[in-house]
This record gives sequence, structure tokens and C-alpha cells, in this order.
Amino acid sequence: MKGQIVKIVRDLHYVKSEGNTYPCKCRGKIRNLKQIPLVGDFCIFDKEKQVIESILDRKNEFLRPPVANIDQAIIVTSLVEPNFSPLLLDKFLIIMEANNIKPIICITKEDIASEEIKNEIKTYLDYYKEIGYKVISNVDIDNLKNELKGKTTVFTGQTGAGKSTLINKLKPELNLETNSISKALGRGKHTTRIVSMFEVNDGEVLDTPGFSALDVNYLSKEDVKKSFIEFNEYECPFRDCNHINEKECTIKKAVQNSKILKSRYDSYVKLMEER
Ligand SMILES: Nc1nc2c(ncn2[C@@H]2O[C@H](COP(=O)(O)OP(=O)(O)O)[C@@H](O)[C@H]2O)c(=O)[nH]1
Ligand SMILES: [Mg+2]
Ligand SMILES: [Zn+2]
Repeated sequence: MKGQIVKIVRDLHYVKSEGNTYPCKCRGKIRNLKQIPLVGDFCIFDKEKQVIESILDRKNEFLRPPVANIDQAIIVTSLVEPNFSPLLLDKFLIIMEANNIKPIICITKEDIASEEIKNEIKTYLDYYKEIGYKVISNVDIDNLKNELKGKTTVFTGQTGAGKSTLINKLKPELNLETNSISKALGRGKHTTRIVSMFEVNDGEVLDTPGFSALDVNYLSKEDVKKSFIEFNEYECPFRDCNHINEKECTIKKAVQNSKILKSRYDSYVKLMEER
């Protein structure tokens, strides 16, 4: 029968099907095909023998963290502790865009940010809204719950931004471990690397130890270009323009006229120059 892998611990793959979860091993065949099963994989398995027969085609996949078939990502972004970084947010956004995963920005720690910082960051957030991204505060739980319905959602963002805290708010019985900043940075702290999937409000949710920001390395120039979604609204007179060197480039003009946020363009240039 068909099921979905919701947790992997060593060679045990927990397959969920029709409300039950079965700890399964993998058929040798799968290993021979060098298919590495991921959390989120749909599979055909034998309920009695508790073995996975085959892995079904994936919609998308990530290797760090190892997950598959993601619909959307909630990018958990703190205003302070750790501080808001437009470049980091842009990196998370383009990783999702390049993989056809819908990103939603979730803001945390408004309660401990000064008015000054909040005002400064509002300029950025207004821009992200303007170009089409949803920006939701972590106190707006009902709104967030609505977004999760019927979808598989991965929670991502910097360590300490408040991912686990937020998932706990959405489903208190999960009681996920959260870290104080000092603890998270301290030595000897055992943080689990296991990725698991939980059912939250008729959807599936994945808590992750955080996507590494370095994961943008595998994106090509083309990926980066098409992932700055608002740039696609402009037509450049130059064929294959990279929007960096051409003087009369429409994108560069839009930056000068404050139609495109300067920090977005800076992120773009930095990412283009890195590859
Ligand atoms: N003041 C405040 N603290 C928060 C908020 N969200 C998370 N925290 C705290 O930030 C720390 C890190 O949170 P955690 O959920 O472990 O972050 P994760 O690494 O992204 O999973 C914990 O001490 C939380 O209590 C928030 O909105 N406001
Ligand atoms: Mg966490
Ligand atoms: Zn251009």
C-alpha cells in the first residue's frame, strides 16, 4: 500500500498510512538503485512484512536537511536575537523560489525589538509584501494555521529565530525542544539532527535544524536571476542582461528610482558575483 515516510532513524523508516505509522526497513532493491529515502517521500510498502518496496517520484528534494515533496516554506525571521539580515532572508527566498517552493515570511521577536528597529525593518517587510510575499507575525497564529492546511510545510530560518517555539504554539502537545541563544551557542548541547514530520492543522509540518545558508552554492546564475521574482516584471533592452554592467539596464534604473529595494539588488549582485 501507499504511505509517506515521516521519520527516519538509522535503518528504520516510519511510514504513515491511513492514520497509522509503521516502522519499515528498505528492500535491498532500493539500496541497489542508490535511492536514498527521505522524510516526505511517498512510497509503496508491505504493511505485514514492514518493508518499503519502492519510492515514488518526487516533486522536489533537498539534501540539507534531507526532505522531499515540500509545498511551501515558512521562513522564520527574527527582528533581533539574531538580528534581521536582508541578505540572509534573500538567500532563503531564492533557495525556495529556485526549487518551486512557495515561501512565506514569518516575523518573530517583535516583542523585544525597539521601535527604532521595528520601523527600520518595516521598510523591508513592506517591500516584500509589495512584490507578493506573505509576511505574517508569529503572534498571528490563526493566520498561520490557515496557511498550513492541506500542505506540507518546512520551517526554516536561522538557529534561534524561533522555529521550534512557533511550531509548539501551533501544536502545544508536540512540546519540541527550544533553545535559549546562550544554550544554543554553548558547548555540549545535544541538538537532534533527526528531521521529522508532524501533522498540524490538517497539514504536515517539518521542523529542521535550519537550512545552511551555504546551500545557495548549488544554484546557477540563471537560478539566481529568475528567483528575484520582481526583476521579472521589468524588460531589459539588453539580451541576456545580467543587470550588473550595462549602463542603461532597466533593473539598475529601477533601483535608482527606488522601485527596486537597494538591499535586494545588493543581494542579487553579491549572489551573481559568487558564481
Ligand atoms: N521574546 C521572544 N522570544 C522568542 C520568540 N520566539 C522564540 N523566542 C525565543 O528564542 C529562543 C530560540 O527559539 P527556538 O524556537 O529554539 O529557535 P529555533 O532554533 O529557530 O528553533 C528561545 O529562547 C525562545 O523562547 C518571540 O517571538 N519573542
Ligand atoms: Mg529548533
Ligand atoms: Zn538589465
